[in-house]
This record gives sequence, C-alpha cells and structure tokens, in this order.
Amino acid sequence: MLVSRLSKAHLLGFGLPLLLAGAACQSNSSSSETTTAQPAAADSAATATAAKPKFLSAPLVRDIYTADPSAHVFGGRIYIYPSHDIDAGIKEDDNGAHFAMRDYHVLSMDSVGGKVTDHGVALDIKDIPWAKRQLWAPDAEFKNGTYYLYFPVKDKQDVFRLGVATSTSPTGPFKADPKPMAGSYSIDPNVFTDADGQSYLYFGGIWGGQLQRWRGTQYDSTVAPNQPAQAVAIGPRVARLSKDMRSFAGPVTEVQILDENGKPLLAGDTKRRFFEGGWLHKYQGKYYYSYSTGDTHLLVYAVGDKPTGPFTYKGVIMNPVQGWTTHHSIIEHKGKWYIFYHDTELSGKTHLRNVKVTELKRRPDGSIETIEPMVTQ
Ligand code: FUB
Repeated sequence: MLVSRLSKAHLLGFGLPLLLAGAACQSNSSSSETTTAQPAAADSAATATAAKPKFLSAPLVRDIYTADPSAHVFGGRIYIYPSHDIDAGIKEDDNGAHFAMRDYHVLSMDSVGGKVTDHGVALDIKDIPWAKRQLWAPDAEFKNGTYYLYFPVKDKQDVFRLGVATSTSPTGPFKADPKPMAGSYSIDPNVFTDADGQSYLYFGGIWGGQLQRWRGTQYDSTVAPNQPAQAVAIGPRVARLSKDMRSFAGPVTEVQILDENGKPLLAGDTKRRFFEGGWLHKYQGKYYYSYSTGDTHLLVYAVGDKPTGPFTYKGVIMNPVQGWTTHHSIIEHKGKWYIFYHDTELSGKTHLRNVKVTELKRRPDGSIETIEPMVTQ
C-alpha cells in the first residue's frame, strides 16, 4: 500500500511541484467560526506556469485541511461534514496511521459558489469515551428534530467501530453516545433516508479500513489486506437504522455489486471493485451507489432498484484526483446536482487534503458523465 501511494504521485508527475506549494494551511485551527470567500473555479493554478496541473475547482476552505466531504441540504442550506486532516507527525504506513485526525469541523454555505463558513470544532476525540485514535470520514442526517453525526474511529483495541453523536444544530456541538453502535465495524459511514422514511447506514473500507478482517460478527486481525484475484470482491455493508437512529434495526448485510452480466465483481477487478467511501443517492426512482476503488483511485458508480442492492456497475464518475485517496458525496441543490470531493492541491501531501465541489452532469438516460478533476496544461 505504501508503495502504491508513493508511486501514484510519481507516475502522474505532480508530486514535486505540489510538495513545494504546500504550507498554505495551519494544521490546527481555532474553534471559532470563520468565513471564507470561495475563490472562483479553475483558480490560481490556472495562472501558474505551463508545467503545473490545472485544477477543475478550488478548495472550499484554506485555513484548515479537510477531506472526505459528506454534504447534505438541511433547511435549504448546504452543510458539509468532512474529516479534519492534521499533520500529527506520524509516519506513513500501510494502515494509514498518518491519517491521525482528532476532531471534526462542519462547513456550510447558502449555495455552491457562495461564502463558506467554518463553524469550528463540532466534536473532539477526547469527548468520545471509547475512542483511541483516527477520527476518519463522517456523515450526518437530520431526523426527529435531531442532527446525527456518524463517525468511524479506532477503539482502545485499535479496531475501527462506528459511533453516533447528536446535536440540536447541524453545526454542533455534537455529544457522542458512550459506546460504539452495536454490531458496527470498519469505516466510512453513509446514511441514506428513503422516501418512506426508512434510514439505512452503509459502511466499510478494505485495507486500512479493516473490512477484510470481518466474517459476520467475527474479527480476525491476521487476515491479509488483498484477496485472491479470482475471489468475489468484498462488498460494503448496509443495515437499516432503528427509529432512534442510534442502532441497527436489522442484520448487517453485504452489498452485492455486479458486472454487466449479473456476476459479482471479482477482487482482481481493481478498477471496478469496492474499496471505501460509499455514498447512496436516489435519482428518478433508481438507487445509485458510488464509491472509491482505492488503489486505482477512481470514483465509480453502480445502480440498483432497491436501497440494499444488488447494484450493477455502470461507470466512472471521476478520474483520479491529485493524492492517493479519493472520496465524495453527491447532493441536489437548487435544481442542480453536485459532487463534493477532495484532493491535495494545497499541500501536495497524501494526508493533508482539501475539499472541493463541482457540478455532476447526467445524460438523458440517467448515466453520469465522467469528470476530469485536473488536466496538465
Ligand atoms: O480520511 C481517512 C480515509 O481516507 C477515509 O476514511 C477514506 O475514505 C479515505 O478518504
């Protein structure tokens, strides 16, 4: 994994210039609210020398590093729940130890292109009684007059579990439940509420996200990150949420992702198989499940007729961004669809990312046009 992470930046040829371009952000920030005028798309990089890459869109905030943006529309306003990247001085390893995040900030804006407000610290790891380290990609939902923040973090045994925290405000502060959600594991929670009011929690990520170590409710830390190429690829998990939104109302099931012939994707099919960062959205009655392919750095999608799948692979939403990880969310706002994503424009470093947004376009048949997040001039 370490080899892959280094080699991608090298192959794309973006490593050195962007490493030099770093230091735009402070790794820690104050907890007070700050508002940032959002630079226009196709920003400053466009004016740089011809050898530099041009980015499709600009970072939404520059005072802190942010990643894994889960966007939602609450009361007409866009709220973004990202990871808050910091440089904790931890050496990069195969399990992503250098992603050592310790708190969350919530960002918001009236509309895409408008001012972005950083609402300060919404939840701190020190206030999660069972947490040990690595506060990774969160998501949020509003129900019953309460805002729910779902988050993955390693417990005292270094096993990723999912937690839930609540607030009366979309921007927090959030109060964490005293224990992880029963039966939860791995990373990257994503909550989707269907038209009938039923909410579902999707989760999972392989390699550093530990999903390959789980067989049902059994955890085995000795399982290797990579499966045999001919094995059916490990799928993300989904469970119905109970009415209180704090526990599972039914069993955790594995989501099936199929190829064009109705066969499950195989582990060796690394440009299509699930890796991490799943997101469910609905469009014209169909369920779109999108995710990162991890070591092949794509955002791809599959479509199904039910929220729990199966889903049939359809194509690439976004080609590789600068940086090893790629992670996204999709929302509709004021009649347009948007994808929130991240790259490493500000730092050039794998673990110091910045969130962005661009429009998501569909063809008349509902298929999604592939986005090229950067081009070399
Ligand atoms: O931010 C830490 C991890 O990196 C996330 O959980 C993954 O989705 C990847 O973006």
